[in-house]
Amino acid sequence: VATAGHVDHGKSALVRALTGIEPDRWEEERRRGMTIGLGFAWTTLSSGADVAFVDVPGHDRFVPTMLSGVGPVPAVLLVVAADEGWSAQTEEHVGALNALGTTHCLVAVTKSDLGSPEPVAADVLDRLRATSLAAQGQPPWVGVSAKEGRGLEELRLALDRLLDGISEAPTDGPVRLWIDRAFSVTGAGTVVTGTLTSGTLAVGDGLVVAATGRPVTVRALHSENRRVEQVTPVRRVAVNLRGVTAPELRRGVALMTPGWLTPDTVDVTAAHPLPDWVASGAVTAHVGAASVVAHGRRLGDRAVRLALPGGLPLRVTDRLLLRDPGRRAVVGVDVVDVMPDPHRRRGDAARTAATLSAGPDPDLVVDRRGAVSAATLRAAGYRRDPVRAALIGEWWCGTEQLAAWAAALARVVSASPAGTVPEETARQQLGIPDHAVLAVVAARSGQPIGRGVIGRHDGAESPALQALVQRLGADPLDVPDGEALAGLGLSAAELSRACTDGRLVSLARGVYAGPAVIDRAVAVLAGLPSPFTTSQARQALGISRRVVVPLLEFLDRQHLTRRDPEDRRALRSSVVTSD
Ligand SMILES: Nc1nc2c(ncn2[C@@H]2O[C@H](COP(=O)(O)OP(=O)(O)OP(=O)(O)O)[C@@H](O)[C@H]2O)c(=O)[nH]1
Ligand SMILES: [Mg+2]
Repeated sequence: VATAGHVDHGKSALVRALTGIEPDRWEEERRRGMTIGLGFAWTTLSSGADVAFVDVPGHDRFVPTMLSGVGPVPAVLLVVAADEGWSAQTEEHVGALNALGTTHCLVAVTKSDLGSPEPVAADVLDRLRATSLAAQGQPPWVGVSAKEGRGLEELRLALDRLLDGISEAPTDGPVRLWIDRAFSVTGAGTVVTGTLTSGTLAVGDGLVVAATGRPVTVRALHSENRRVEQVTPVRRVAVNLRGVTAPELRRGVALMTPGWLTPDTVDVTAAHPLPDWVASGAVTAHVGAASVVAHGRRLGDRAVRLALPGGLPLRVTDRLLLRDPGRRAVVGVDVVDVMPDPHRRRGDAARTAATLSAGPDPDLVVDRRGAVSAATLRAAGYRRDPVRAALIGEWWCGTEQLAAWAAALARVVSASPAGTVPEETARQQLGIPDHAVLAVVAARSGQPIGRGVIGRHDGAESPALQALVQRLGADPLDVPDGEALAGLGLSAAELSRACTDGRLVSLARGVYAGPAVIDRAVAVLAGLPSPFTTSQARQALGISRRVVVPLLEFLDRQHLTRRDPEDRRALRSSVVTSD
């Protein structure tokens, strides 16, 4: 739970009264009677639940520190003094929490010994009504006096209920720990602290320092001053690290499991039209415990492209806070794209803004890049798979890209005097990501692939094979049945070589079609209602049941068709448009 509220309203005194731990850790803070850095304290509630506090400063000069404290924390204790009521930084802190979208809130009206808490509470709750803090209903409030100890029991019960309402954080998945302190301890070395919000940290884990890419190892873990072997969210955690010195780390640097993207450009959108200042020069962007200088460029009414200094692990759906320190203004924006393409032509920005309004869309990434690894899409934070692309091995490939590669491969092979090209040469020349994708591209282009080369081999062939190749060349679906095929007296080796060479296509064992089978099938099936049944396909293609089933299964394997649980099929949409 993070505290929030105006300077001197009693946040630290309340945390101290609840936990017995002094949150103002610095001599200077105690001398000036003011919080400057973040404070940390914890206690056990009557239910047995642990609660940890991140105590923030209220002074207007320390709003960035306040934001780094509340950024990763799921709930807030909003402190308002009974003698002063709603004040400037109450307003500013609530504005920031609202922009962050914080929903879990408990209001403490402190210094109840100096004034009546009821009217202050009524005013505060009224002002919270239109904010995210009241999105799940009016927040509970408690009148307290840290000085006299009044209301603390009631506050503890209210905290218990507040924690109850916070949904469990996932204990699996990637970790991104925003560092809020880094220091060294004699004998132990480098220690950082932060709030673990998702995933699990365990002793021995290998992590990466986001800002530098430096690999580090978890040497020891502490939570609430106790040594532990592993920590699950949501918890305060101190991580003793091997492989890095404390001066290389600081507040706002993230410690993460390998695999995060650290983009230097992201596209963000807001629920409301964005003010002009977000796209006119430098703004401060806050995320987690980090605050960086970003440069915004407007894409549309509610969309901005942000240039970031890099080294921030970000993914789609992350909420960022943009702040103009001069205006003391803040807005919340959501990351929609962490891999945007540079804009080159007039109108690109407006087109991008239009696509962003639909939210994060992995198909757009595949469309732009042609092919994207499944790991990259996961790291980017998409919660669904692309629907217009085919997953081939580890790669999502756009159908248009596959068609372009197939055409390019045919050119490369036919331009080669030998009639064949080594697989690896073709793969590199076309920029195809891996061998599995290359095999599909070769099949698409009707090029035989095998024994490390793509293209046709010369070799003697029997008149029977020539006749079969000719027959299927004239009509790729004039598939001989088992008896007719046996009658030709072709050896298994001969048939298999003809398939490798692309002169025949093996739909299934003993079922051979002509090289043009894909083009023919797609052209005919595109004319059917979608989805279509096996029997509709059979009639439209004018073939027997013996041939249609292996044919459709072959098309499934080529990622040209998609089968539904009722055994109906649809052509993948971009197959149709690209034809
Ligand atoms: N009478 C009375 N005084 C209080 C109470 N709570 C805090 N104080 C006093 O108010 C002053 C400010 O308290 P803090 O807890 O430092 O206030 P804060 O909100 O943490 O201030 P910043 O961290 O600087 O924003 C101190 O002198 C406290 O002793 C209370 O319930 N009653
Ligand atoms: Mg304080």
